[in-house]
Amino acid sequence: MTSLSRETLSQIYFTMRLTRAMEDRIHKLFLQGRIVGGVYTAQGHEATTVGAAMTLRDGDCIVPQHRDLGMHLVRGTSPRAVMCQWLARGNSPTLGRDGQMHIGDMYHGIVPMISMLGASLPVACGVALTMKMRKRSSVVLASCGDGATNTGAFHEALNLASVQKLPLVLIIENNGYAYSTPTYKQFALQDLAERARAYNIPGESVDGNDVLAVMETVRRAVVHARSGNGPVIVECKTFRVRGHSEADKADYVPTELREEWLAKDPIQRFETYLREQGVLTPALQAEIEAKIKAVVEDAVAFAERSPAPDGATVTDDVFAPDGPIAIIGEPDSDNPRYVNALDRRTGKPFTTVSKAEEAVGRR
Ligand SMILES: Cc1ncc(C[n+]2csc(CCOP(=O)(O)OP(=O)(O)O)c2C)c(N)n1
Repeated sequence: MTSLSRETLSQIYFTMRLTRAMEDRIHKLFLQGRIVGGVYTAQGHEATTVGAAMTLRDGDCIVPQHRDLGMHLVRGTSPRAVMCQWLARGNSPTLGRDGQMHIGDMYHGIVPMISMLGASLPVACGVALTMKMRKRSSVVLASCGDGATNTGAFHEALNLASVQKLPLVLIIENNGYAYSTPTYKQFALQDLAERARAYNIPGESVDGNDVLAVMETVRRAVVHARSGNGPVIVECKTFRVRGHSEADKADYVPTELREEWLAKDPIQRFETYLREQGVLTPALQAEIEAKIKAVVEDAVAFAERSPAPDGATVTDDVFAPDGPIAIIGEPDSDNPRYVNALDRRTGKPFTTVSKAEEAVGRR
């Protein structure tokens, strides 16, 4: 029996269902040709993503990845922003430059993901170090897949986080595959939580399809990190029901394995529990379903009436603006150094590297 209130339980259920409903709608929009490019969904991950993020409080940060719509919704990314992003509208978080979950919102403490696997984790360490240096009691919750744990950046980040005792909780979403590569071909470990031992930090594995178990485990990890004891790994064992992307039929997944996981669907399991506890009555379920439908349709309608990106702005935010950011060395220096660009802002009137280099005969 959980100590969570009926309101919190309904909120968790609503957000898990909203996550799935939005992804179902995104899938449909893709099949209708209204979304171009790749579509990556996370049906089956909802207990992990929603449960982990539900343990945070104001001032905490998340560093989510491509299957973390649930974390976004918990932490404040609006369904409208998500749909504008997928439909690549000019008012999307990336102003129409990207049509996937590479979005963030620093106001809500959501750091946008970096597409290269593992590369977001050193950034998560940077955010956590900032929290520590500013003596905030905030925690950074980052995530990655099983495949990403094989990158150098993953190990460098964990090493740094451990040595510096950073307030970082890393959720490993182990869904059994990195694209088509099963875990037994990726690493010689039973549990990815064991990766923690190499860095002398706690690591725990949990059933990632049981939202209350995820919350309980991540909550302990968050308390540990918030108390100044350093990082923790939580491995959530789950399953990606659809392919890696819409282009992938996932026929490399054995039928028995798929069936085994489908029987453990996180939403159905939680629904059964809530009914048994008398929390989810037929009236509440109908109310939640109507609300989800309204939220999703509002988001799609909003995105569809939003403008396409303005072609004239295509290079905006791509190149650094010209300006006094690249002052290097003295005008007669034979030895211009980039470090001077940081230190000598009041130096000489060079406004670009090329002018400075020209002046010292380096071009
Ligand atoms: C360094 C790097 N290698 C390969 C890719 C291409 N790629 C994107 S997602 C993905 C699979 C990732 O698997 P995993 O980390 O287990 O996460 P999952 O997609 O299963 O959630 C691959 C190979 C990439 N983005 N970055």
